[in-house]
Amino acid sequence: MAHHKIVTLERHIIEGERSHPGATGNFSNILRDLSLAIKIIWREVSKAGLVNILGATGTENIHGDQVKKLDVLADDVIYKAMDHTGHLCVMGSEEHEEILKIPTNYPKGKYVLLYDPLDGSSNIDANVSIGTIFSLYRRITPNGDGTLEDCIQPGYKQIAAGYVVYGSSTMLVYTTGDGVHGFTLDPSIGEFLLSHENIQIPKRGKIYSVNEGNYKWWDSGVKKYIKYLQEEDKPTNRPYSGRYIGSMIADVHRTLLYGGIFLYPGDSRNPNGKLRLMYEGNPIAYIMEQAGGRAIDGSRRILDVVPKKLHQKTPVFVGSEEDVTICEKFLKEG
Ligand code: P6P
Repeated sequence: MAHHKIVTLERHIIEGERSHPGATGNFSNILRDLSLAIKIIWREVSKAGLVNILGATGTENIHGDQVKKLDVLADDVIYKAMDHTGHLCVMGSEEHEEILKIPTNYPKGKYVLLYDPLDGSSNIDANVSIGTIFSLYRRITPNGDGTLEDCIQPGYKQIAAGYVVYGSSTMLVYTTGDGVHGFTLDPSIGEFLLSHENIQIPKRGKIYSVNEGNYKWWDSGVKKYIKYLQEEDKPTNRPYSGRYIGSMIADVHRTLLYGGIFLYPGDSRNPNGKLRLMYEGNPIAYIMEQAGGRAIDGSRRILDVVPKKLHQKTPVFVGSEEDVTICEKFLKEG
C-alpha cells in the first residue's frame, strides 16, 4: 500500500524555508511555538460544551479552577507561548486596545505578531466553528522594544498569515507567500498534518456570504450586487446560494475551498463595516490572493491600505477572482 508522505507543519515549514535562501529558521520556530498555543486552545475549545459541567465562565470548575472566557484564555495562551521566544519585538492582539510589549527580561527579536485569538467566540455556545487568526511582519524599528509603528504596517508587508478553524476537524491554513497550505490536526498524535497542499480558490463560485439583515443600510451598489446574484441570468443559469455562518473564519474557509464571495460591507451606520483591518482583513486578504483570489475594501486592495490605527475597521469583499471583480463593478457604479 502506498504510504502517503506524512508532512507535519514543522516539516513543511522547514522544507519551505530551504527554498527561501535567506530564511534563518526563525519562522519555523515561530510557527512551531504558535502551533503549541493553538493545540492548547483547541483542547479548551473542544471541551467548551462541557463548561457547564466543569463550571460556567467566571465560576470555579470541579477542579476549583477559575473558568475564563475562552477568548480571554486563548489570548493569554498565545501571548505566553510567544513572549519568551526571542523572535518577537512586540505583539498586537484583537483583545487589547494597546500593543503588547515583550517582558523586559526576555530578548527582543525582529518579528511582529498580530493575532485575533478567538474570532467569532460569541458563537461558541451554539457549537458553531470559530477561529484563530494571525499575521507576521518584520519589524521596522532597528532594535529594542517594538513600537506601534512596527504594528501598523500595510498588509502587503506581511511575511506570513494564517488561520485556524476549530470545527468538525481543526484545520490550520497558512501562507508565507509561496501558496496556501492546509493542515488537519490529528488529535491522536497532536500534530497538524498536511491535508490540502497549495489550495487554489475556484475562479468563480456559486455562493455568496453576507449578513442580509443589514440590507436596509447598505449602499445602492451593494444592494444591486446582491440582487444580481439572486437573478437567473448567469453562467450557472441559477441564482447563487446564500450561506452565512456569522463566524468569519468559517465563512472565509468555505469560500476559499468552494469559491464564491464573502462580504462585510460598510453601511450608512458604520462606513468601514465591522471587521478589523490588521486582525481580520489583512491576514485573510493575503491568504485569498495567494490562493488566486481577490480581496478589496470596495475601492482598492485591502493589502494596500495604509493603516492609521491599530484597530481600524475595513469593509471586506473577498473570494473568487471573477466574483470579486463583478462585485467591484457594482460598487464602482453605485
Ligand atoms: P454580524 C463574529 O462576531 C465576527 O467578528 C466575525 O467572526 C463575523 O464574520 C462577524 O462578526 C459577524 O457579524 O454583524 O454579521 O453578526
